[in-house]
Order: sequence, then C-alpha cells, then structure tokens
Amino acid sequence: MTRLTSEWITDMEEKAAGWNDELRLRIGLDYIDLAAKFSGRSRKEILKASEVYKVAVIPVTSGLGTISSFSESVAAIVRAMGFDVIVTENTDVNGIYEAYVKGAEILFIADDDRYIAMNRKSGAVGDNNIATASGYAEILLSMAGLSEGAKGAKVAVLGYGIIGQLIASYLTGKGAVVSIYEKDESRKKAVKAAGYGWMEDKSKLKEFKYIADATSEGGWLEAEYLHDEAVIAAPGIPFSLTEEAKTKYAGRYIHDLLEIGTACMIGGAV
Ligand code: 2YJ
Repeated sequence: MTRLTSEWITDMEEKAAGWNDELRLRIGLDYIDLAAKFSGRSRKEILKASEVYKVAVIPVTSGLGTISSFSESVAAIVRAMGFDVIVTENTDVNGIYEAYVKGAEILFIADDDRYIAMNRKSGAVGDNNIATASGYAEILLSMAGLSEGAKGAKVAVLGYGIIGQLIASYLTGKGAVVSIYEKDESRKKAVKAAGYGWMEDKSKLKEFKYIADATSEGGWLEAEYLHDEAVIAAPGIPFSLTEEAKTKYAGRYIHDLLEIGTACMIGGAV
C-alpha cells in the first residue's frame, strides 16, 4: 500500500475544486456523483447531506506520523463538495474529542493501514479502499460508455492487491469479464480461483480497450503495450504510464492521488 508524501499533495488545496470541475466535464461524474454512486443514493441526497453535516479531519500521529498537508488536502476535497469542514488543532484521541465538542458528525481519520470516514451518529463508515475501487470502477464504466451495464465487456485489471481485487469484483458484478495482469506469480492461484483470466505477460494488454490500473509501480506502462483506443482508470500510485504514454493517451485516462477515493468515502459515511 503506497503512503502518500507531502510533496505529492502539496497543491491539493488549490486544485481540489478544479479537478472536481474537470471530472464533471470529462466523464460526466463529479465528486458528488461518485459519492452518490458509492452510497446508492441520489445526487440530490448527497447535496442535501452537504448542507447538513459538519465534517472534521483529525491528524493521526501513530506509526509513521502525520503527512504534512494530508489533513488539509482531505478537508479541501470535502469542502469542494460543499460540506462545512474543519481540521482539528489537536491530533489523535484529543482531536476526536475536539471534533465532538465542535459538533462534527463525520470524522476523517487515517493511519498507516487504514483511512476511513465515520459517521459518529449513525455508525456508517466509508473505507478508502472500497470507496476508491468503487469510484474508479464507475469512472472506467463511464469512460467506456458502459454505465448502464457492462455485460460481456472485456476489462483488464492491472495489479491484484487490495484495490485490484475490489475493482475486479465490482466490475464483475456489473457483468464485465475481467482478466488480471499481475507480475507476482504467487497470486495466480487466487486470481484463477476467483474466476478471472490471467495474463501471462503484458503484451496481452493490447487486446483490452478498458483498463483499470491498480499497480503501485510508477512509469512502467508504455504506449506500445496499450490498445490504440484504450481508456484507463488508474488509482494506482505512483502512476504507471510513461511520459510518452501520457502524451499519446491524453484525455483517455483518469488518475489522482486522493480526491476520488475521498469523495466516495463521504457517500459511505452520510
Ligand atoms: O494523519 C496523517 O497525516 C497520517 N496519519 C495519514 C496517513 C495516511 N495513510 C496512508 O497513506 C496509508 N497508506 C493508508 C491508506 C489506506 C487507504 N488506501
């Protein structure tokens, strides 16, 4: 699991709202739509929630400690959805207490293993892994023109870690036929047992127009391996596409570091 660095997200506060607009323009889904899809609620209900709920982001020092600008970045994303958001001055348990005292109902907290949004009143929780997988799967379906159903659509999922497994399962649930590219051979048995195809090598990728990339190795995916009409939803960090592939596939891929997953988490917590 990749840990974000402060350099990667340093400009999130300026960019979170603009990325929301860009997603809406490019794929017809913005943060609110993605949260709505994740929660099974309507856009209107999430918008209503944004007027009602107060959100607190609590910096957590355990393990490797706080990531500078992580909490502010989360706050900026949720704020771009119209919620009233604070970052607590205190960290950890003291920060949770501060969030209660200040009347926040939805609390965002992350340590080295898990990142969640929890609704302290209803008990609802949005887990970042599940939310990210849902968000990117929906984005891929939207880019592929398959939002109304993906029956029989051939999709390649790259990487069979936590997010890759969740995306594969989500897309299968929508009717897609999933094949996995995963360089760790020890995962082959689990892939086959789950009923997915297994690609022996990345040259097979060329056969797939629809790609979800959940690998965590940057700059390995060259344009020559990709279908000319490929669309790519890529939650994997660092981003896989080489500079040349980014140029060739400009406008045909969606990748971010924190925004889509965080937006969907709200859906799980309202
Ligand atoms: O509060 C802080 O600043 C830190 N405790 C944030 C830690 C963020 N955690 C991670 O980036 C981990 N890799 C966990 C992410 C889990 C979801 N994919």
